[in-house]
Amino acid sequence: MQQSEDSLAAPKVVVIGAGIVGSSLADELTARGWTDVTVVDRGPLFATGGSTSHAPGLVFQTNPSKSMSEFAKYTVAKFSALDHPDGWAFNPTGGLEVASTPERWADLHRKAGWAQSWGIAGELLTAGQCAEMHPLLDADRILGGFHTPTDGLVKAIRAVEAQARAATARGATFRPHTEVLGIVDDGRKVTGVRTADGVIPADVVVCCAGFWGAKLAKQVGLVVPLVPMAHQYATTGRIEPLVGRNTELTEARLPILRHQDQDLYFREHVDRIGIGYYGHDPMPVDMSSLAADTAGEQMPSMLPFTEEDFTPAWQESTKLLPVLSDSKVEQGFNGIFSFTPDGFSIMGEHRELSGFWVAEAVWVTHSAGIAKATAEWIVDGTPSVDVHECDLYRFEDVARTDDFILTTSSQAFVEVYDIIHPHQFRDALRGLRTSPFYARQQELGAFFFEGGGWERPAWYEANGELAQRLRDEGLAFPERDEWSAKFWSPISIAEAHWTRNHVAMYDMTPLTRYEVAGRGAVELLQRLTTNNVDKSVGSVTYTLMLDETGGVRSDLTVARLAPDRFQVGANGPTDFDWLTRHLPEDGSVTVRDVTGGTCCVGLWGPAARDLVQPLCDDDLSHEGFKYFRAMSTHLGAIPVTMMRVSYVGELGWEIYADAAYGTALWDLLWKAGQDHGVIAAGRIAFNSLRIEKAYRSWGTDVTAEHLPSAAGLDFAVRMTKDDFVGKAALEAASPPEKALRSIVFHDPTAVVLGKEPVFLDGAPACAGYVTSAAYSATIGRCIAYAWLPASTAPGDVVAVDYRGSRYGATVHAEPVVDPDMTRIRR
Ligand code: FAD
Ligand code: THG
Repeated sequence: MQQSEDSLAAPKVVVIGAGIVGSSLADELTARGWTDVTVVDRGPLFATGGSTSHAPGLVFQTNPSKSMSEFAKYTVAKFSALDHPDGWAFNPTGGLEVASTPERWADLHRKAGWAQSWGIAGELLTAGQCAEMHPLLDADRILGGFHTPTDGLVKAIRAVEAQARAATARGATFRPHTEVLGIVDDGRKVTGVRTADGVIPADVVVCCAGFWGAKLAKQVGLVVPLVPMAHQYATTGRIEPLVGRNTELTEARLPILRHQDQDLYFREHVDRIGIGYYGHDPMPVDMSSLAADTAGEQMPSMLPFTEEDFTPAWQESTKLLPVLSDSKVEQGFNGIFSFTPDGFSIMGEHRELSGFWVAEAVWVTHSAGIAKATAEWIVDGTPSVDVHECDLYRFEDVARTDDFILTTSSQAFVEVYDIIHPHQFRDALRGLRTSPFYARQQELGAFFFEGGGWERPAWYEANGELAQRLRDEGLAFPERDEWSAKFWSPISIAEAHWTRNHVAMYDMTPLTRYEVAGRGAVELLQRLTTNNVDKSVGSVTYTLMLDETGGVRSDLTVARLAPDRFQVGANGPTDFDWLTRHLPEDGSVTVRDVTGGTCCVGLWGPAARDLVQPLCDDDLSHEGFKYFRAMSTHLGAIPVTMMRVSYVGELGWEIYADAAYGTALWDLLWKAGQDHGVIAAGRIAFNSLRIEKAYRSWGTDVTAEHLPSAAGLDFAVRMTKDDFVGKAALEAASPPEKALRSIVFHDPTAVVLGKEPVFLDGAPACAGYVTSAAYSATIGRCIAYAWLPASTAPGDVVAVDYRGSRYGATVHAEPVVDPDMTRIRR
């Protein structure tokens, strides 16, 4: 009785789409007690005609992203345990990725590192060992491979059906041939979906419509940045050596195979080989013609095979697997699935239309993991895995335009199997957002990185002479290996060194900043952040935003510029989203993105005060303008807001002005700086200096996965403050098992770039992983952050695996540079 009352009370959910995502979500929701779930699909069950219906189902779990790897691991674990009368839903064939070039072989070492970091078993094999494992391989064509025993094949339709059955047993309903024609709402929240048979009422609608999702979401004013893209898949005729090895039931025994140097992957289909190909030019699909062309068709996601595009694939396939020469392509199609600008899935709730959720651009590989996180998000309020990389609201405005989405998603298709350097930025659609200093930066030979659509100087070639001089004077410039020397310059060492010893100008314009204003502003910020921001006008506070489970959603600087007006230095669009979602209903607070309308120079270094004081009538002395204070003043004729904040950990200020004053501000500081040896310095130096100072970078070092205490950020949490989001969770939390540690490498030439596995001295099992790292000009060694067991302490020796090389390092007390803060507080 009690139970049926409970299920009556459960919110009504409609899931759009009975593909792998929709069915997995129905299972996850009902397992959490939300049993009033209706899954509708325009197609039949369970071969609906969506991408899942014909996905060959290869699951390679290892991904540069920890979260995506977690999603894949969960999918494997879940699907391995599914029961289907026709046979396996998951077949653990193992996965083998081979290298035919030295670059790929080196990169597989990096990939083996990710696998260790994220807890996926894997091993690098010689060419001979690969051929033993996969006898169709020509060992002479390859240099080696990376084998993961727990990878394998998903029989997608069976996985859909088994999960649908579990959901149905708990009360869910699956309705085939029911197309959602529109979303029904009351202006604030969803109330149902409209179908040809009428409205199905709903409190929650989750759009799992795969590549149709963008079109549906547009109806409710939501941009879901994905592009339906065709991708070729072909099956050969019978391959003699395979005949008799498999039954229809086993289907495949050989490891699934990737030959990424040629954009190819392979699997067995009993005694045939299936070949997938990403080498052709991107084929974005026009949804309007698709809908018309495939109306009434069984498989709208299958387009005719374009044989000419497959010619190079076939040639390369026969080289790698020579036995294929005796066969030919018997069947092929161009299948459609979603690509996104950054390759990540898209999940979250519509901000303006409560109850409308999306979970899209999801591979079979990550499907159950994404579905679980979505269910947790809907039911519990917070996913248990950090999802910021997949957040629907991670995109800057510029990244939500059709042009941007199409161009970058097409590039994501082209690069899907490419070796991507961690500091490699796209080259299409550059120059979209530039600071007012851009022309000056170009004159100084800036090499630009891209971030959030912004052009950001990484280093300035103009400092090449300075670097040479410092080298002559004995400053160390260790040689780098070819990989770590990419998108990097030794000039950055000179820039960092110069900042610590003289003064430098950093373009901080791209730092996301919001104006939070109104009667209710202080109350909102007090409720959403961990530190006390209700201080005097002119105060600046470093503080955290937590989610309900105490995970760190962001770290902010909150400057009180007027009693009811704050400037919030933030980490990006997901912060805007969080603030906006929590705005009080009474309109007493507004949040406005002021980033693009303003600009900012970080002026830092021991000579910063000497440089800027003569330009300013106000007292900029240590007593006159204290650390972590803000002031509105003038530099020359230019109205500015100065904040005595320094992410690089030096004396100095962030100097803000309206964008219109930008060039004049730069020129003023530059001119005044000539007597003080001022330079312009870039992101690489910036990053190195902040790591020296133990300042975390949210999203890389710290995410919602971590409690403040684990991340070493307890100092920004006031447990004595009135209630704030996450406080209750912190009170209830047990001590974390992992902690973020600084490690310092022994070998001055050792360099790591991030995500490498870390081993405790003498212990064979991976103990943690690197987050960010940089060469420190100050101590002449690479410094990194690593998540390690909380039991580790300064002095402990660790080893880091960098692309197959082991480097020793020691856990160091934080910060590594200037622990007494004498450089900043003077
Ligand atoms: P879908 O399976 O497309 O499900 C969406 C459903 O929504 C459909 O059933 C559709 O009918 C329904 N729908 C849409 N609009 C409406 C509406 N208005 N009303 C009602 N219902 C609607 N992934 C891997 O992980 N490994 C692989 O090896 C792999 N290989 C692939 C090979 C090919 C050739 C292709 C095309 C894809 C491959 N993928 C692979 C990707 C994978 O197939 C998809 O990412 C995944 O199946 C998407 O699942 P989904 O549930 O989101 O979408
Ligand atoms: N400047 C401004 N806002 C920001 C950043 C910034 N917001 C986002 C991001 N960067 C926040 N990260 C930090 C991290 C550390 C510090 C400032 C911003 C910092 N910390 C000092 C410390 O830890 O010793 C002071 C802390 C304190 O006094 O409470 O300076 O770069 N505007």
